[in-house]
Amino acid sequence: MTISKQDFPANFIFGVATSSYQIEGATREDGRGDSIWDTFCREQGRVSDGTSGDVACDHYHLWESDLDLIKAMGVDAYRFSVAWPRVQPDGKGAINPKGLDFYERLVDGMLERGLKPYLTLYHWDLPQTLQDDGGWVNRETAYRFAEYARVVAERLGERVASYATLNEPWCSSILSYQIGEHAPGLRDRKLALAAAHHLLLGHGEAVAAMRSVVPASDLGIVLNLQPAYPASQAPEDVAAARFADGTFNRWFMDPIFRAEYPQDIWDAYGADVPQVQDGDLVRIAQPIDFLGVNYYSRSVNGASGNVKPDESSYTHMGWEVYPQGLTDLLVRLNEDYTLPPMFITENGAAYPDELQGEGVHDTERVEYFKAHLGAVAQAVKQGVNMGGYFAWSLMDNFEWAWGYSRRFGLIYVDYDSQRRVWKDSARWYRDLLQPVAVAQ
Ligand code: PNW
Repeated sequence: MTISKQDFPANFIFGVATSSYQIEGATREDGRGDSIWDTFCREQGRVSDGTSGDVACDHYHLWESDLDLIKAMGVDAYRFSVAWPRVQPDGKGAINPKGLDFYERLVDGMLERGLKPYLTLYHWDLPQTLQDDGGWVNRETAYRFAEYARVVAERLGERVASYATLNEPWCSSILSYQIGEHAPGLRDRKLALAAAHHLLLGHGEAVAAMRSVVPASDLGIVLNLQPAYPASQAPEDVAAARFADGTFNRWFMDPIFRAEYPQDIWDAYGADVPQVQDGDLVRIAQPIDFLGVNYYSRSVNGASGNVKPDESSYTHMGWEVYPQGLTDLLVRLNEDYTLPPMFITENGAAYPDELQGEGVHDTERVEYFKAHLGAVAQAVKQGVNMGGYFAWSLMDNFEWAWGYSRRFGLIYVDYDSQRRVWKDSARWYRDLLQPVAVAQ
């Protein structure tokens, strides 16, 4: 399969992505407050290898050479996130100037290198003091988030081409308050649905707060969406897929793009539904400039649970490799909603990489990227308005509940020496993006 830059629109943005807690380290430096992930990592049994983001890729100190690496890959843009507790250690009140200074240096460093900054305001590192007051279950957190968003926008301004409010609110609500795999590690559906509503409200409030501060910047949100297929055409399986789509995708898409929750799921949730105040949904649904889509895999749903097709291949996360799902998802979103341009803000795969001499021969990851970029090109061909694609991730990093045991990077990180080593996938991406088209 051959894929080239010519398969995408002329102004299509290619980039790489990371997030603050996964790469920065320096968790106690320059006045940063604790986040819920600092707390979570200290609790026994939460992270499979018992690690934390205390050091991670030490990007807080190595940011300049990391930006050089990104530049050397030939991408247009870098998607990163701001750690709220660096900027506002308690999540309310006093601002920590040293925190803002760091992100200003980083953004200016990108601009000096001709890289477009794509900033995410919330990639899961909630200040612990806000969690002590209930976290996202507390409606107040939505207003605190908007306040923090305004502070960041006032400082960095329109130097930042694109601001995303939230990364994957499904993860920071359902996975964190209902399934318990992410911080704060609770297991209560009612709390999770309150959290989801307040995350969405926080998104709306933040967009409203930032609009007049950075009128020329694009404002949007990043969702993790997963197309849900039925295991067979049996009515029970079709219903299971519809339910999975509703809880995972429509529960977030419908409020943002239709100012309503999906009725079928609302009914199914019964007494667990969130308290929605007058005006909330209009606030949540105000116009945005882009939708970020994070795509890794699909789900296959049977009446008695999810199914793993035997003939498929799986990544080190156990996630099925299914590029067709990305085309299907984008085409379907484009049909069912009236949308601004979409960006793939994350797509990638973990494999158990091994350093071999001076390289890492991650053939499977290269194939994964080729197939998924091909899937995006297919959607473009079918008329979907796509603005760009960000590979997850620039480099191996702290993979949340999996610690350092799962590697998603284009660049390999030796955590003993902090040495960065180009994997074959990084070289492949660089070659794809070369100004002169080369035969693959
Ligand atoms: C996303 N799930 O996380 C995040 O945005 C990244 O920070 C992360 O490194 C990447 O995907 C790879 O995992 C997810 O369990 C984590 O469904 C877990 C799930 C989905 C997304």
